[in-house]
Order: sequence, then structure tokens, then C-alpha cells
Amino acid sequence: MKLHKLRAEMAARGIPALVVSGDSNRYYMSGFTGSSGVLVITQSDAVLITDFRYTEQAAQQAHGFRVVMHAGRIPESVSAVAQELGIKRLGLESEHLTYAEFESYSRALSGVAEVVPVKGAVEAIRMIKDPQEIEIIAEACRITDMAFDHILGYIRPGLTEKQVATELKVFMLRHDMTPSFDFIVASGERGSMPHGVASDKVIEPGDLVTLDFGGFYRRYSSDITRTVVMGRATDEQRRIYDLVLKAQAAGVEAATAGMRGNEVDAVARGIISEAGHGAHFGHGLGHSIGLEVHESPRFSPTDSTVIQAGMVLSVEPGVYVPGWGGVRIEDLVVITEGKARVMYSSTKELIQL
Ligand SMILES: [Mn+2]
Repeated sequence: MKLHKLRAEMAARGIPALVVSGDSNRYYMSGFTGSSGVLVITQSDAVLITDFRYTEQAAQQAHGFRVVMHAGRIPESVSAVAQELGIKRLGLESEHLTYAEFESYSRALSGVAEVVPVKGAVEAIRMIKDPQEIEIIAEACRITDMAFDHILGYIRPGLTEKQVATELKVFMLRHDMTPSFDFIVASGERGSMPHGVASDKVIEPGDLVTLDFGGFYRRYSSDITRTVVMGRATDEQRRIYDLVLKAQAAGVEAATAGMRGNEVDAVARGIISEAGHGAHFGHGLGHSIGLEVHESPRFSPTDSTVIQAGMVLSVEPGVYVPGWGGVRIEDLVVITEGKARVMYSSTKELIQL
């Protein structure tokens, strides 16, 4: 099915053959979990070129692919396959090759096939998750909910942000997940940094604490943000929290098939701007997620991609006030023909610890 879709995408772009070299793309198209190798895909053939360490594993995992072992230089094996299959025009994934690799391909294919850059062909298919992928992400989110529940019983004034991040990581590792990015634990004034990675700062009574974390489960990532307060919220803390929550709920409500990414962004952004905090929300509303934490399309002022059923995106508005702190609330949602389905069950009411 994935091969079928990629072949249609290649035909539409006039690319008779494609070398798939991006790690996530290689896994997505073939099921091969090794860390090295490329796919050569044409309308009639599918070849996986990898090295001695992986040939047996590749044959077991990559159904529908012929496995070719290379003896050190992938571009030369690609050239041999191109000659064997009579490929005269070959796409390379320009976003997943170094310049040096490109030079090697150019040399190896000189006189054999014309090399053309290809952007986002496999990624275009990865945008729509199939039911099995959505099931895996849902399980990742379920474990992530458990991690949030666990951390609520752990976090307290006197701990450093790093201690909280470590506790979250250990919980995930114990539950078959691996952290998929540097966790953000941003307390007090540090909350005004949208990407305030956990530091040695000690969490203090009265701090708002933004927790943004996620992990890979069966290669697919979760991503969640909640902001809690250490003690009773001040009026100002509650006012900003409620504003972000209102924008987040409106974003989820707007995230339906047929809307454009920038239109969904505008709905949530409008609410924050009307309250006078437009300048304090300087990032996009959300991003797609899957094999990578940040995928396309996005809910962003600059992305006009039409949102389709089967996409999985984050909805994560925030308000960041320098010298004061910040609030962000993030869910993942599955786009459907009707209302988007939120993938977490963790509460979004303000938690006062
Ligand atoms: Mn996110």
C-alpha cells in the first residue's frame, strides 16, 4: 500500500526511480529497522541496499524488497542497480543527503543516469497516518498520560527542574518508551522561554511550571505540554492560564479536515491577540508528528496546507511574558471528517499543587 502510494507520487512528479535515504523514510517504506542503507524504488522494482551487518535482518523485515549487500560504497551499488534495471533518471532525496554524499552519487552515476533532486515525496505520504500508525501513537499517548499523572505525585518545591525531567525519563523508559527530545521543565521566570530545557533551577513555591515531554513508542513519538502551579494560583497566573486554555480549545475545535493550517492557527492566535498578548505568542500553533517529533504540515501562519483526515498534529498555544513566566498547553489530535479527536486524557484544568 505504501509502495503503491509512493509510486503514484513518483509518477505524478515524473520521477521514474527514487533513492530513499532518509532514516524515517527508509523505515516507513520498508519496515527495515537497521540504521544504514537505502531503497531504490521504481514502478516495478523495490531494492534495499544495505551492508553485511543487516542483510539477514533486512530480508526478514523488508517484505517486497530484494535485498542487495553492498561492499562499502552505497552509491556504487545504486549505480549497479540502476544499470541492471535500465534506470536513466534517478531521484535523490535532497533533504536527506550531505553534500559529500551527493558528490559520491554524482560520480558513481555519471554516464549511467541523470540525477534529480526530490523533496518530500515520502513525507507527502507519511502525512496521512493509517489506522495502525494511529493506534501506535494512541498507545504512546496513553503511556505519556501515565507519566504526567506520575510526575504530579513527584514534583514539589525544592526539586530542580532537571530532577523532574529525569523522573519523567525514567518513568518512560520503564514503560517501553524512549525520550524523543530534551524535556522542557521551565519554572517561574524561565517559563517565558518556550524551549526552556530543564535546568539546575530549583522549583519554588508559587512557580508556574511548564512540562513539555514525549517519547518514542514502537518508533512513533508522543508530545505533550501541561503547565501546573506550585501552590495557589495568583489572579494573573489564572488569567493567563485561562486565556491559553481558551485558545487551545478553540484550536482543537477548528482543527477539522478541509481547513488550512494557517486558518487553524489564526483561530487560536486571534483569541490571544484580542487579549493583548499577540506579541507573547511567537511560535506556530502546532506541528504534525509521527516517526519524527516535528513533521509537516503545521498549524502556522506560513503553512496553507489543507488539513486532511488521518493527520496527527499538536495544538499548543502559549503565552510567554519575559520576566514573569509562561503558560503552554499542548495536545495531540487526530484529524477526522468531524471533530478532531484529542489523544490524551490528562486534564487541562489548572492543577494547583
Ligand atoms: Mn510539540
